[in-house]
Amino acid sequence: MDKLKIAIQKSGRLSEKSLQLLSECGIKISNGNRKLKTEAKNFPMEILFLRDDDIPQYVENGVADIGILGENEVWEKEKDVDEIEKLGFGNCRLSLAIPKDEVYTDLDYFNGKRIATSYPKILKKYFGVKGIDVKIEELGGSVEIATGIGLADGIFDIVSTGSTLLMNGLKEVEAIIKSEAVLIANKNINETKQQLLDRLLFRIRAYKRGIGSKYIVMNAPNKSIPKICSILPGMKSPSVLPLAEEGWSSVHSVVQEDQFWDVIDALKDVEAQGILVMNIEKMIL
Ligand code: PRT
Ligand code: ZN
Repeated sequence: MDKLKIAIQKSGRLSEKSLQLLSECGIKISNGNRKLKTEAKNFPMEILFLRDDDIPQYVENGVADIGILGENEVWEKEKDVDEIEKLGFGNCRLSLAIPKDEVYTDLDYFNGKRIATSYPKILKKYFGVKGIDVKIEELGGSVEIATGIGLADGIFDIVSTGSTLLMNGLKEVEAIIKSEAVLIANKNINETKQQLLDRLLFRIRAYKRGIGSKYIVMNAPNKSIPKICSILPGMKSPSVLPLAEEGWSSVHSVVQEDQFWDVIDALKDVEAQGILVMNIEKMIL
């Protein structure tokens, strides 16, 4: 039977999270010592452990059917693959940075300047569109030291907390694009593999929805229920159950993580009490 071949990063920032995602999707993998490849025990899946730089190429040529990697690598490699689903981890941005004592005005600052980066294609395209002429110094790594050693006037690199820039006497002057881990797929996978991919995607989406939502339960006097219902959207509408105490109910609902505190503030104003908040493991619509 066909197996879905997935490429994930062998060792790096996305490795553990990629394995965790598969585990949250109920896929069990035995891989004590991280060989080149392994098989899932309970899903028709083969897992290939690769350098993230190589994943777009392997997915394009069908050695792997799907892969997990940073969008930044997908854009830079410009391979012919489908971006299927953003995964919500590995978040970072690609930014331009210059020595902290330089005076920065606007993007024209970079006209005629040398910029070191591991992402020359993304950078070239960006400045091409802006009509600004820069000299790109391509580096495999340690981009943040390029200005200090006189190789470049500025850098274009991945930033997460900004502490690497700070430590190297640099300041971020333009955040160009945001990136996160993404699932990519070969453009010509067969029907059986497409079905397996659909099953995997169904599970990934249930997990993502779960971590993006909270389950809340509260008690409230019956007269407050209409107001509470208007605050709580829920999946359909909130569940309202009578309490043993006359005139009171228990209200259950699901709230998006990013609206959570606003909703809680609004609920307190309409006499909701004993509000309980719980994590949701999976959410199937
Ligand atoms: O060996 P392999 O080629 O597989 O790994 P790699 O060394 O190329 O990649 P790795 O493991 O460093 O990163 C994998 C992916 O994680 C990247 O392609 C991004 O999509 C994502 N990611 C998220 C990051 C960061 N955050 C990040 N902070 N990748 C790199 N960094 C580095 C950045 O290059 C800089 O040196 O961390 C430093 C900046 O971090 P802050 O927090 O100091 O700003
Ligand atoms: Zn890499």
